[in-house]
Amino acid sequence: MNEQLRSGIEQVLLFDFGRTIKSADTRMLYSAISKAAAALSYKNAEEKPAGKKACYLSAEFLVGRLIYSNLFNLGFLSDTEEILAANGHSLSDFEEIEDDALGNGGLGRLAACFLDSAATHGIALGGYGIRYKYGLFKQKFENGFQKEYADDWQAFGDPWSVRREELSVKVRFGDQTVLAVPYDMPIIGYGGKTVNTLRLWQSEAENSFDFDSFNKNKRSDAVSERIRAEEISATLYPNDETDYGKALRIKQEYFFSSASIQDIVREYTATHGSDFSRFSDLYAVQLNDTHPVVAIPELIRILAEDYDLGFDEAFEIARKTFAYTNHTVMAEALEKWYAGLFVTVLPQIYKYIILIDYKLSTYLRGRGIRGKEAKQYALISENMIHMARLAVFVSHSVNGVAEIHTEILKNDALKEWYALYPDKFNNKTNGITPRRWLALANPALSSYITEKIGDGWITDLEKLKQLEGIISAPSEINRFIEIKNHNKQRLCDYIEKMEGIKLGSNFIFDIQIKRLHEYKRQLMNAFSILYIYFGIKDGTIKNFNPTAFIFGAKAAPGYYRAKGIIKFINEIGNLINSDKDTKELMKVVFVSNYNVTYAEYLTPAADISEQISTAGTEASGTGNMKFMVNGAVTLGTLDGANVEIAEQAGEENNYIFGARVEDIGRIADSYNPVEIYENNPLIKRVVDTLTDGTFSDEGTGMFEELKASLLKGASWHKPDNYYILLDLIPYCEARLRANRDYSDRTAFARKCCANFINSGKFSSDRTIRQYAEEIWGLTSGTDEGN
Ligand code: 26W
Repeated sequence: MNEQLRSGIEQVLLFDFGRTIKSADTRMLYSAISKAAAALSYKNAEEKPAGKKACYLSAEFLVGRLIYSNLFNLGFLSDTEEILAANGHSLSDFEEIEDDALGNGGLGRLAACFLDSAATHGIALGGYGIRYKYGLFKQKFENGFQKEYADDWQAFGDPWSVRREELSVKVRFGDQTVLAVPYDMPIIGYGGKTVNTLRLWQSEAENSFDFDSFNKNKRSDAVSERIRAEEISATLYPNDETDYGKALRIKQEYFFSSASIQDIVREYTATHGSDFSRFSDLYAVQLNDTHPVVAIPELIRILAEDYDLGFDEAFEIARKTFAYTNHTVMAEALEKWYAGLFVTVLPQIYKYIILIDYKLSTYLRGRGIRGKEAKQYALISENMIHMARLAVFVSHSVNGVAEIHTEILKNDALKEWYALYPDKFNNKTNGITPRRWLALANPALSSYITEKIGDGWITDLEKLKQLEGIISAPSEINRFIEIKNHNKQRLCDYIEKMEGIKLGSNFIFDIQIKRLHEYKRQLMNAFSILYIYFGIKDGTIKNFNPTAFIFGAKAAPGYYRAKGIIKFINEIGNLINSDKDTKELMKVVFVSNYNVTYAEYLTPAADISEQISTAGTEASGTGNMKFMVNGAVTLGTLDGANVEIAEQAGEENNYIFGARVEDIGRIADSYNPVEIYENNPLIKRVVDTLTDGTFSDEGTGMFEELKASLLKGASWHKPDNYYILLDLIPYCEARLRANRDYSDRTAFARKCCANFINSGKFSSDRTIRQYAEEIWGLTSGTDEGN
């Protein structure tokens, strides 16, 4: 028994709750185990080597549930289970603990995977973000419609974090000053040698209670400062569109960017005083998309105003310190702010943006770029501030997140900048942490792997290649099939518990899980299901292998069309799941409240991973990697990291279909979806279900609008701007091909195995090392995980 851990847990229980391990409830145990384990992690970690440190500034950290992953990385899982079991409890009791959902999707989850990888490999990387009171909303379905509820992730406390009141800083806006109070969360590397920190800032009032107003009997004035301050870190913005609560969003961005930069400068000056000549030798700051880009003028402002550096000197330090990662080419997500609004919220920062803009125009003139050509670079243009341009200009590195995405940045989205600064641009293909996404999420497959090749793969995923010769034997393939079936059953049980829906583990599991967005084409998936359904009913599709079509996705609350797509898929489910002709062959399930925990059940159970975005739209995707690592085939377009997945696993082991980036570029101007719709009766039939009475949208007009988006377009886009009708038939054909191939279960399992065996590239350990070496100029403290 781990006595240190046991006595730690006992002490916390006694001090905090006056209980013993036996008499404590789940919430108390969760708190005590977390606190005791966190304390031990701090105590046992190795001293940090002196040297350069990288800081990852991100508006989102989607860490998920922490208790299992932290105990796993500390090597405490079985110790804890033993302690609990001896007192009549179980580790599985903690499955009711909520996720920490401080992120929307891939960008936030990537940040969490990076922190895990850096700590595992002894890389000095600190995270900086916002401690939202409410994370991403909880989703329920009412009559097939999405309904949102507040996510009270701290309901069971936040026992992993420590409030560091003494490190609070002030953040100033045009009309308000607030206190940023840091909460530190330990980021425990696998093996427990390195513990890094995720520092999340909470916004509080300087004076939470105004006695003067209170005494004058103005009760609401007495607390209004507090309400206005706390609003800043109250909620995560689930919006892809940037047109809501703009001023508050600017405040949020500046709030955590300023607090983080102040923190870094405070740490630096503590040893170096006001000599900033070594600043960029000791700190690298990575900007996770444009959300923290206001950190650039903030650093320049602090150096100029608080430490009397000249503007040019401050600028050069900033340029050497910052690096920028782009995560999307969607125009609507490249942040632009109205200058008029920005200046009222952040007058002191606006001034520096003008100075930077002036420096840019001088530089452009020097390179012979003027007039119209110069305008496309302007940081402030037509009264808008372009945050991505600011990031590219005042940084030394700009990276995309998959090879094809970086090429699109260079040749299209940021091509004029690439012409100016070709050396700044580089690629860092995303990755996922093998600890959470394989070792923890898929115990059956991971113990099989360890049995065959030892556990070195946990910190060096390329080792999975050693299974190549081993797993080809028929008996081994059968074991893989057993493991897959086991994971399917586990998912069936979970879905039954969460949704009250029964699925059979003998079905093919075909899964699409990701944010709901038109470019990700969940609607195309829905049409394809109807195409198959009608084909089976008509008798044109025969010998179809039973398939469960599973969706998980949240739609941004203001994204009307995305919500229409959810309702449509739920309607399809109602029809198909109750049709006795197809009941044994098809099931359609939209799981509710898709989150990290759900993904941990879904990815190990999948046979088919749906990655069907329009070519050129998905920057990378990371869900695609989670499926691959767990042995599913990809049914996908040549978009984002799918390209590299097919390259690594072999195109013959995946199902690649549809238009490529070049194809779309070529046809874009002449594309006519109405012609496709009119000329193909099968396509017409599935699209018409939106309006022919097959389904009801309860009079909301949502389905009509969806159909119009495909055939008529809208004021802001052409008809079918994500080419659903173009790719629909090739998609259905690839899907049916995969379904036929599954009839030979062994041959299909071989494809699945080729995928997970060759997934080594997609470990975030590889990605973070590349950031450390190629962008930050860091070397890892320890090269091995343990
Ligand atoms: C307006 C603010 C805003 C806009 C978009 C906030 C958040 C978002 C998205 C949720 C950003 C996002 O998650 N992007 C995804 O980043 C992943 C990590 O690089 C990529 O794998 C995905 O392709 C990309 O969509």
